[in-house]
Amino acid sequence: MSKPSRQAELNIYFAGAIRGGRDDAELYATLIQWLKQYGRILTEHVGNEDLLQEEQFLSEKEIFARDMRWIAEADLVVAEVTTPSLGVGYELAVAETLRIPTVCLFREKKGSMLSAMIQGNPFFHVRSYRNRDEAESTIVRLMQDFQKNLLC
Ligand code: 6IA
Repeated sequence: MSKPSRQAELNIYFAGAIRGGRDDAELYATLIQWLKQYGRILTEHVGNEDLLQEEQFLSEKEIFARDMRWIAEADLVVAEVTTPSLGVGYELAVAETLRIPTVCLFREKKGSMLSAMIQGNPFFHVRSYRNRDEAESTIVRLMQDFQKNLLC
């Protein structure tokens, strides 16, 4: 795969389940590493258990206030939405209110369907994938679309 053109100033807010469930934590870390080639990930702790441990020193109010500040600074929100999470759903609604381009990555699996509140909302760019290879090519394509201003 050819190396993407890096935009150092691009702020990407990555959202993924924390208390909603950590089954996909390793995958979040991989997605974050791929996205990092395009800009700064404001929320690296979402895929990193060590960084997440440091969050224990912050109060719930501090976490909320900081995450809201970061979302407001984001040029792009990428959410992995396969594991349902109240926090991610809330962040998506905030991103929509602030009109920040938002991509929702959803892993297709038998018997699992994305919430209609996300799937049915034309503001969100929902991209489905089945495996890591597809996730990687999805990220490459979504970043190409973002750079061409096709995600708004
Ligand atoms: O409801 P959830 O916990 O699954 O919500 C996850 C989403 O909310 C993520 O996308 C995060 O951006 C945000 N979030 C929720 N909890 C935290 C957190 N610490 N630190 C940073 N962001 C968070 C939680 C406590 C920790 C010690 C486990």
